[in-house]
Amino acid sequence: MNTPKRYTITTALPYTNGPIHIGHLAGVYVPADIYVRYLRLTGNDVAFIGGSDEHGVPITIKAKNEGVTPQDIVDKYHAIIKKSFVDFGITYDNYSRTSAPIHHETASEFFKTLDAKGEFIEETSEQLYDAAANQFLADRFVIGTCPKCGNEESYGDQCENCGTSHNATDLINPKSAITGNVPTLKQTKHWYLPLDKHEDFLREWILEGHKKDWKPNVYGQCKSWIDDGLRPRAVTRDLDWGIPVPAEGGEGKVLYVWFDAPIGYISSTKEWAAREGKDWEPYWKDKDTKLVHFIGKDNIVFHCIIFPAMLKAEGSYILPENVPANEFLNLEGNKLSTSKNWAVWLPEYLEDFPGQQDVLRYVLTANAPETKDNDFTWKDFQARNNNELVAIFGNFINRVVVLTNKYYEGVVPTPSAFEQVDEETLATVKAYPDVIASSIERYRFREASQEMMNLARLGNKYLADAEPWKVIKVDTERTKTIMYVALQIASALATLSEPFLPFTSTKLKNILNHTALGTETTWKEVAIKEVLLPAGHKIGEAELLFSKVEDETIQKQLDKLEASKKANEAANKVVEPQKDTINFDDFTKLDMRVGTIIEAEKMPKAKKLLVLKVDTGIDVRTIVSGIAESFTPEEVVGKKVTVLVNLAPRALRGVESEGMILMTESEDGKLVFVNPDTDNVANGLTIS
Ligand code: B3M
Ligand code: ZN
Repeated sequence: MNTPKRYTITTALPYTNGPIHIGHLAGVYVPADIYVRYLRLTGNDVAFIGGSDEHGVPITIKAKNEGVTPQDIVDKYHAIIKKSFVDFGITYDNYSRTSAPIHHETASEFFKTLDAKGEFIEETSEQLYDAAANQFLADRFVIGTCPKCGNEESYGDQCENCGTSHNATDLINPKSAITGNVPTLKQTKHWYLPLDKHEDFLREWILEGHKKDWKPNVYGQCKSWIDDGLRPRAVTRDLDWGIPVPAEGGEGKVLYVWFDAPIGYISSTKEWAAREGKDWEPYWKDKDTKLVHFIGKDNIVFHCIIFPAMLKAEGSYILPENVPANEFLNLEGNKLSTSKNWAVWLPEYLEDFPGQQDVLRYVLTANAPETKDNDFTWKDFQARNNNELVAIFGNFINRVVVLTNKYYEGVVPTPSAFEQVDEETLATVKAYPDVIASSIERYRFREASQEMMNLARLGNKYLADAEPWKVIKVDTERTKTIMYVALQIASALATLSEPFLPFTSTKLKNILNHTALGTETTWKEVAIKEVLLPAGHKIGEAELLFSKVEDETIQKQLDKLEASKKANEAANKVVEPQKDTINFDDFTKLDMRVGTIIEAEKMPKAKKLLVLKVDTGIDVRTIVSGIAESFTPEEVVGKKVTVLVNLAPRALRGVESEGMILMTESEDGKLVFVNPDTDNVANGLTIS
């Protein structure tokens, strides 16, 4: 386990253009919180730093779409995000925001320092411009084909598909995201950070220095980016939302959001230190401080290449020791998408599953996309909760507490002679702090969470094998020893589960009455203390730590997802372009009549088809219609419909279908009839 030291732990500053969702949590915030809780439990001096990223084009696009100001958007979502982190148990020392004055000052000073040191290239060049919108096009204001991977949805500054970062003028076939127009070029001046000048340092620092300790997905992206050749990157923008460029000729320009946002870690640290009466500088300038950035893979290049180059150029800062970026989490087999509303939003989860923060924390950790993209399914959420949290962790604790209260009125019994199984079990418990620590210290939180669950498995198995509920009938002394050992395991679990299941750990410490022990058991004490819960110590009553998640609870979430997907599709429905013009003669060829459906039945083994008998006024005929997923046979009998009667007959699954009933689709994707809007029209009347 680590010797105590100082850590600065940062998490990606989420854009305040929407709530946090499970992808953010799995990729960044839960692993960071696990790591910080562990560091604190092992006696380290930790600054856990976060904040909202309130500049950048995503904010202005959202504000434009909602007809409000960018400040309205950031105020709304900063508050939502900050509260949801608190409610979910993400234990920041400070959660700031980049619209805060302290950040504007810090970022401006940082820019002026680099500018004064001649670290920028000032250049006037042709940049993409949308004359109709009277706007230069950078970042998410322009979409085009990524020159590196061919992704046709690449932004002007970054391609989310391959992670590379480029200048907007590098895009192939760029299109304005504002008007859809092809951009023109217009002269404008910007300040560039010459990344190429830092290539040797980055090669030595990353490709040599962090070859072994940075995750392969992170190291690989850095290597490919450096090997592709580093080029100067514009760090200013022709935008009006952001931090004004503090330099001659910077009027009407702001700092590029990816220049100012990482400096937000520093300003948030300064804000925290000022409030706590601490000196912020050791957390960013003392070479013994360990700086770790928790981010998602789309932020690797900014945290491993650009921000370190900025820190190096400034000269007085430490560099990140590690950037354990996770891959992406998908949802029910599809990419999480804010714009498509395909997400499980943290505020909604907290509302739908009150008091069950730990279930989501555990599931997202157990399935974390640590080395490759992974998928969140509600079925797996239910299985992990029911089969592990309830059936193993909760069941073990419940048995220990119920039996201790039943046999000894809650008082820890005095053990008699330990048998071999007791000695071995207690020895195994003492190994767990190091076992779990070893995984956590290598940022393997999935593995660490399973080791924690293995400790619960050990307790469950120990009790199941020892069967105190039987032994009590024949050997009261043996039973005391069994329950004593089980209580030591439960107490160890209360301490070692805290990084993963903080809310449960608190409940369990209360049930076991840890406060009466005087001082809280530390991580290391689980390994070295002979006794965690001494004989004579009185524990509290049992309370359920977890409850089963039922099928209908999951189905409700799946239905909610489906509904939001349909609503989104409807909202973003692309209206089919008009077909080629026809002349009146073409139209008169169509013979459409009013008809009535007089019989209906499902087509066997065809989930979409109904076989209908339709009275067309001319005759009663069979028509096969693909409406079985929108209507039952009973619902359509008696319906007046519009029938195209002179369509050539077709055999469908062996049934001759003579005509077509006109349908369209509602906003939620259900088929609807195109009907005469009154019932008093006779069958057979022609429609023209
Ligand atoms: N807001 C991008 C993101 O949310 C950006 C992170 C900034 S970390 C300094 O993925
Ligand atoms: Zn790409």
